[in-house]
Amino acid sequence: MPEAANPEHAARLKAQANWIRLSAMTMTNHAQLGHTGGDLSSADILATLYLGGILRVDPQQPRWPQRDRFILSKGHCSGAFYSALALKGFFPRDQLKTFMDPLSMLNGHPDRNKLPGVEANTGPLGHGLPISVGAALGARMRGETWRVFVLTGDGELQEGSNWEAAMTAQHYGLENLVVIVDRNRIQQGDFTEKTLKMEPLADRWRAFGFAVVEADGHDCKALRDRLSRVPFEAGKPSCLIANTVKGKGVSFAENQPAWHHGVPTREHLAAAASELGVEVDW
Ligand SMILES: Cc1ncc(C[n+]2csc(CCOP(=O)(O)OP(=O)(O)O)c2C)c(N)n1
Ligand SMILES: [Mg+2]
Repeated sequence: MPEAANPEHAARLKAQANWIRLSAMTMTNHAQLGHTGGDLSSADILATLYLGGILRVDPQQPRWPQRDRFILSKGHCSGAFYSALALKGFFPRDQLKTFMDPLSMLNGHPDRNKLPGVEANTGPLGHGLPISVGAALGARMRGETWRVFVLTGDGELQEGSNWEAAMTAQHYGLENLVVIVDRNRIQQGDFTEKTLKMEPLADRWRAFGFAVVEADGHDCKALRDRLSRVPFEAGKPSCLIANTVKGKGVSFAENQPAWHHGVPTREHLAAAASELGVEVDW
């Protein structure tokens, strides 16, 4: 049976995604700062990439030249990203408890000079895709076979720099580039469609020359299935629109704009642990 179809494997991936969720919330409680809603919406995507066998990376050799590059363009969701990196083995899990402490490797936004596994410093929205296009073009020019995966927010796509980068990706036919959009429909403060309309989002990416597929961003099996077949179309960059729920998995945070950077209390953490069915062991 292929691994993606194995129910045991799918259940393990879901549990790992839920661990990433609770770990990120615990970090935010520790720092009294963080981005709960977007951490929770992206957990299944990150689990699938790192623990579902999509990214060709080696935590023992974080700068292995042939590795796939992953860039978290929505760098504010560092809590989920660091938890996925720790679970993959890039650094000891107990480092997670230093989130945002003075001199910690775990800044509020990822720093490639501090933390193994981080490829680019992100946080200012709209930079991850331009960096990824440059990396993918660089790989192509050197005849390398590694791919670049970049995770953007949906509100983030309101930054014009993304569309300049998308035009460039089309121009060069960067089939080694995969954009994943965390389409949780909420940005900072409100719903995207109330703030600045994003739809028809898939058609917009198509018009910019991308091969586009959509998937339930909480269905690890569906995500694995799509992401294990890139490029989606020969000669084109790929875009996966992952339809997600901001705050996914924790009922009080689901679909609530206020939980964009809501900070959980200890009571919230206990309720989340019971809903997610996991414990944090660091
Ligand atoms: C250039 C820039 N402007 C503003 C911010 C502040 N900011 C942080 S997160 C965020 C909202 C992002 O929304 P979205 O891209 O939808 O992310 P998600 O819903 O996945 O958290 C904003 C405006 C920023 N980080 N960078
Ligand atoms: Mg969003």
